[in-house]
Amino acid sequence: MELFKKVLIANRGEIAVRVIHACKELGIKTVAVYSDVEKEALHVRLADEAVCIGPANSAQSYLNIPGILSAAEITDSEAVHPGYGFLSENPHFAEACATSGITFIGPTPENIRVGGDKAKARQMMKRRGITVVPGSDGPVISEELAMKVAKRIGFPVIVKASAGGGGRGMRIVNEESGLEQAFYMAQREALAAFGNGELYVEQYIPEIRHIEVQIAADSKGNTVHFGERDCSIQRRHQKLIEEAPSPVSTEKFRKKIGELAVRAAKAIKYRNIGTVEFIVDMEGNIYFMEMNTRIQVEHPVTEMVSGIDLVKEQIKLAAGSLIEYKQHQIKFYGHAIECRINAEDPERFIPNPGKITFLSLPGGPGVRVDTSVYSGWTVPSYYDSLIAKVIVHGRNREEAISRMKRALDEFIIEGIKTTIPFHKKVFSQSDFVNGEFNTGFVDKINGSGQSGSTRNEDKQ
Ligand code: MV4
Repeated sequence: MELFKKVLIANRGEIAVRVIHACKELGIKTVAVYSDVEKEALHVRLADEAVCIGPANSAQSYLNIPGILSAAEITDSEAVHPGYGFLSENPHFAEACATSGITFIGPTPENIRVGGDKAKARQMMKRRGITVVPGSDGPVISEELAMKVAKRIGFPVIVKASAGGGGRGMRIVNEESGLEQAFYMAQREALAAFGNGELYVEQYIPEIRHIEVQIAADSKGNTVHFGERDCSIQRRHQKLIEEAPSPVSTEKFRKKIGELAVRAAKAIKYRNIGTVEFIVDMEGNIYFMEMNTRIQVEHPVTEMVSGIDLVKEQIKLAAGSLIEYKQHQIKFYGHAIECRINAEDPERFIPNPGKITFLSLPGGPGVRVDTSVYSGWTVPSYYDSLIAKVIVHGRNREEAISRMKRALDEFIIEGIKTTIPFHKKVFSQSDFVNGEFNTGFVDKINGSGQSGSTRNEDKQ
């Protein structure tokens, strides 16, 4: 299979560096793009070429479709890798690439549209017999209809935006009297955030684990999964720690959720790599939640337990390669955990950009750090605050935990505040060590204070 000669990376930060690693191993030349404040960024230094695409403000640089396409054209790039966030889930961008004769390294524009329309995705899965949480059949077009659905399924319910993401346009409603206000508030928030006020309704399940499955599909529809990730440790819809396998997983559970994910991907004729998100309740019931049509921040934990380089797979699939292995040939070994290190105050999670005066990264057996920062780099205030991902791998969860504790201790960073102290606190909690947690864990150990950022770096 002839791969691309040159790929443009339409992103920044650690994911841009991660994509460069994959391109280099595949013998593909790389083009970085950067904004005015990132001339000295690591992704710019590591790429073969670099093009400035505009001012610091991402609306005029990393989100600037004509600017990025021009950069691809002047550098003769055959393909564009969108990373996560920014333009990665913009169907217009995927379409514009195709129109310009440039391969978008990702799913089809139609896949992206379905993934971005949660009510539609939910309806499509339900019709294919994939269990979804009881709720509306597609969108609810009025408050009266929402009430009818809520009375049928019973309170509490959760009203969600079809275009939702990062927890915006979502309201939990405990009783009939609260529905009207919740409906209009969710609608207004969704309209402001996404330009689309469409809503749907589901039964609210209070204690859940967020478990997702990595999948890959080739141009002929051969579809496989790479197991699950548990992303239950999150705060305000911002994932903080992810692991593979899930502490609640067994071989039987993985087979079940994996097969569900493959069915979900096939139901929407999905192409390239993607993630099927599920919620799992305390009884172990699995419900389809949504489809993520990009490479995700937490992909490394899957790479560590499967031995597969997902970014290389993504590039090869976009070039037309077929998946030549069978599901049973994908083997899993050991346990991997990722801590997202953000340039934020570790108590209140308020962004804390600035100059890194000293940096020494952890290493040694079973430790991987995906980052784009270095001693002397100034973390800009314009973008999300993720500065590094510490990923550990061990023969089992216990070994992975001791490696993470060591790696967090050895991570020396001066000049800016980071969330490392928060992670150290989590790894000292017996409920975490015992794998006994759900999405309420962070509020339980930190108190559910009302301050701090609610941004989600996956959905910039
Ligand atoms: C839910 C849920 C409970 N029941 N849906 C959060 C983000 C989005 N991807 C889906 N989310 C949830 N959907 C049903 N039917 C719980 C969450 C959820 C959550 C909800 C409110 C406050 C914090 C939360 C943290 C994680 C997940």
